[in-house]
Amino acid sequence: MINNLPRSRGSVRSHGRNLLVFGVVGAFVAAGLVALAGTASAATTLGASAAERGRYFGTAVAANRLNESDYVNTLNAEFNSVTPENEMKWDALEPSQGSFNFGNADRITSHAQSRGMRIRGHTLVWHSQLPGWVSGLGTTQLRSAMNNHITTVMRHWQGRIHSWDVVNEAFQDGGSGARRSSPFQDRLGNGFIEEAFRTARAADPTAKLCYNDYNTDGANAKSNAVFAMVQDFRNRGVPIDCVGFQSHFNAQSPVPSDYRQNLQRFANLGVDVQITELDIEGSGTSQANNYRTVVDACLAVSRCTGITVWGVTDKYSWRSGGTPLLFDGNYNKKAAYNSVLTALGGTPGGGGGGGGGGGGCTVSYTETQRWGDRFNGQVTVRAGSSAINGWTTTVTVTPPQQVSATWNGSPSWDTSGNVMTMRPNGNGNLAAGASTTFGFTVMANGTWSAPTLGSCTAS
Ligand code: G2I
Repeated sequence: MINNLPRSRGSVRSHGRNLLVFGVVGAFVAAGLVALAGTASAATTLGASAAERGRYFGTAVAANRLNESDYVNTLNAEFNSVTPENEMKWDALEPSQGSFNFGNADRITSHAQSRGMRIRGHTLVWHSQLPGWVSGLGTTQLRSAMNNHITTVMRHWQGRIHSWDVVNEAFQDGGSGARRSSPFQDRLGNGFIEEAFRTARAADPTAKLCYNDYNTDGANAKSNAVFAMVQDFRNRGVPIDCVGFQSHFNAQSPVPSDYRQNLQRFANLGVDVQITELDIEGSGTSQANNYRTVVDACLAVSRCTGITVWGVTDKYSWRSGGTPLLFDGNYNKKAAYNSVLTALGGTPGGGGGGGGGGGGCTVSYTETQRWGDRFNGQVTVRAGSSAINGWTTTVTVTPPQQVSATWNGSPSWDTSGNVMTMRPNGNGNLAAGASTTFGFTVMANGTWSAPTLGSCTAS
């Protein structure tokens, strides 16, 4: 099934013991997503706190920044989904007809996969960043070039990309609701979008297929036109699974007051919605408040499956003068970062743990939630008859499963990527008989076996 809802299938778990130590369980229940009722403390990163709410939290990534350690450390610590910012565009992948360059994009996808991050594909058919040879083609040649591009690119990463922006920005701005002029629109007519989606479904049936656009974030002529198209596709069985809302905001284009309602009306058509390129110009409290509005809106719409910000740091933003992102040019967390983390139910802080001590510990595993493509697991670590100051255990998943997020622990991986060693993240000190938990999301990739735990080593 392609349309997976981020819904809880299991029953609500509620242990009085845990409610005493974790008072925000009600917030998860209110959001319709029962996450980790047994969690002893909230997550401390964007990706982990989003995962607890059944969402991903991603960023646009540029391949040529992957050599910069601060960039990579921030990426690895905070995000669990990536979108190549330019490397999967037509001019990058197929600069001359039939000759494909996957190198830069592969650098990003390899990095993401080695860390268990999800990958958004951006973008297959777009009027911009289109090499000159495409505009020179006649109708028949253009049709086959478009279908060949979609098929070749999607097959290259088949099964590895959770969502593809199949068609990007095909509608005009302003009040007309008309299609934007492009080689595809002008030669192939309105049907090019439908054709692109049908070709995409055949090329990689495991990927969710999205239409992505900007200035569609509230109800207006442009979003109404996109809405009508998606409704028509759903009515006629044209394969579409998701709509991306870019959400580039500034003073001229603020977060619309009906942002949540607009996401919801698209979700009601039976598609997922994703916030795909979020950035909000500004600073301080007002920027932080705007970010919170966007995150709250996504959390309020059960089919809003994830949020991607359009870059890691202000200094590399496509509009860096507007300082629109969550980390400043020195990778310091901004007020907007804390606002997003808090809105996701996380708490700023974390770190530390370990030290000397003695006594044993035990570990036990529970699956706390399952979606169509993934599940959340929780491990309880319990001290034996004496207090401990630290603990270590391993969680082994079965390939092709992948751990895509963790919380309340400091993970490291073996070279296979299947064995995660977990150590405390501020929750290493346990009194005799006392327990803590850590959690993680496993992308099933078709395999639903439970992870196996190694023994617990106390210190
Ligand atoms: O314009 C913001 C975004 C709007 N939605 C679609 C996105 O794909 C788009 O991303 C931006 C990138 O963030 C920019 O990095 O798309 C721009 C191009 O349309 C990108 O800018 C280009 C520069 O124009 C080129 O000069 C440069 O060679 O980035 C290229 C690679 O650094």
